[in-house]
Amino acid sequence: MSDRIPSLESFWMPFTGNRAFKKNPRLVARSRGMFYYTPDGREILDMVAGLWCCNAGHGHPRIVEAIQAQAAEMDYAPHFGFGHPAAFEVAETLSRMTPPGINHVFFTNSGSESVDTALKIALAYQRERGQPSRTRLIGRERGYHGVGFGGISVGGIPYNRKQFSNSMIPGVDHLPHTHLLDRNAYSRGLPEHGVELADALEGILTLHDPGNVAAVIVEPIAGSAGVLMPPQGYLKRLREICDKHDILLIFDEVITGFGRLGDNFAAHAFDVTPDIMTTAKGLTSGTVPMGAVFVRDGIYNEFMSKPGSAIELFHGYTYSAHPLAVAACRATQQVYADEGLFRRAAEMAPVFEDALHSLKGEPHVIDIRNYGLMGAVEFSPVEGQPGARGADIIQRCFEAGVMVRVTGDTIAFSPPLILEEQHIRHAVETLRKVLRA
Ligand code: PXG
Repeated sequence: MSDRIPSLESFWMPFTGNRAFKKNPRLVARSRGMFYYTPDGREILDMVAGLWCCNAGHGHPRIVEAIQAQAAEMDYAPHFGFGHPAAFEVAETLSRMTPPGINHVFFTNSGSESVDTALKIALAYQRERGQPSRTRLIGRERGYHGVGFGGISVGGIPYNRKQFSNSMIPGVDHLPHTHLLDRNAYSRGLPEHGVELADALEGILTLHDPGNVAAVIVEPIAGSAGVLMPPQGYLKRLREICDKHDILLIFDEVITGFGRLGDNFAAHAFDVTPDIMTTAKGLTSGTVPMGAVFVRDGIYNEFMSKPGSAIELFHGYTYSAHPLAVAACRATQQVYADEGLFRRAAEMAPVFEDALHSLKGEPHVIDIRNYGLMGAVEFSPVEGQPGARGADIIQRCFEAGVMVRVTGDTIAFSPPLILEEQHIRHAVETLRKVLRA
């Protein structure tokens, strides 16, 4: 690959201000461990694991080798009516990592596809079990569930919906978000106040009648909207209400899965078991696109219990369980286990927490929040220009050699699970300098 900087014009970049970026590009050309390197060789500490995904760190030799070996062995295998043994094997491995009673997995290629797959499974399941009136879906304000039509419909980020407002899937309501800045600012771990926000679900169910509702979907911790925590007891309360009314609970674990919270899944960390979990990102440590939807045995069995041997679910992707993704997934999960990376995330979490909270009192800081190796620092907006301060801060962090993620005026951290104390210190002191400058 040449190091010549190409024209930036042809690539319409995703979720990016293309014109601003192309005037002032932030390019990366290589990666290793905790670091990216710019085309001219400058080292950038990666405090977001790429985009919340490279949990094993960059360029892990065992994952690289597994992908290379698979590419040479078999490039592609169809999974519509045929099968590749490694895909079944990795599904079995993954099923051992999920909470008890969740032992079936549907493979996709991204978080967005996982979400739309989960919603379709939920709707189809309600029909299969003889409850076809259960068609309504409930999401949450400030939720991010990717960019498919299902995902933006249950999602609650206004900008992501506005351009498509006439094309949302019908029959969707939203719970209130859980970001109570005035009551919960500077919480460490799960905030104390707000469990009652879950009771809004009862109100929505009363309005529509629970017999018309298929599923509720939430991120256990909302990532994209700025690392918004569930108040203590909130997820358990959602679970109880869903159980009471026989409604499926879907956890979107695209970010929280695979060690981010110091455990396999948020379901373990928070001791709340959903009916369906959507995943992607850390599944392959971001190396090859892959997503996975995990479903409770009762859901899978409902589809399999009908007489005959016809197709049970009219859904799937050409690249479901693509051999390169399967190889990457298998190697990634072995690396996580052999290197104890989820435990390591749990061990580093208090160090990360203390370092982040040391920014309290620095200029413009109005909140700091964290759980596991997920954290955020929120800033007061520049008057009349929401988002301007956040954009300026990430640019200046990048110039100072640290990559963080911005959403509005919130900076998010989600580092690879291999990070060490020195990386935390370097990132936090860089941000402190940027704020003081
Ligand atoms: N669900 C959740 C909870 C996510 O975080 C998706 C679904 C969609 O995944 P795909 O693979 O289709 O992108 C995500 C993705 C950000 C950011 O800036 C977050 C995501 C993607 C891109 C940027 O916070 N999360």
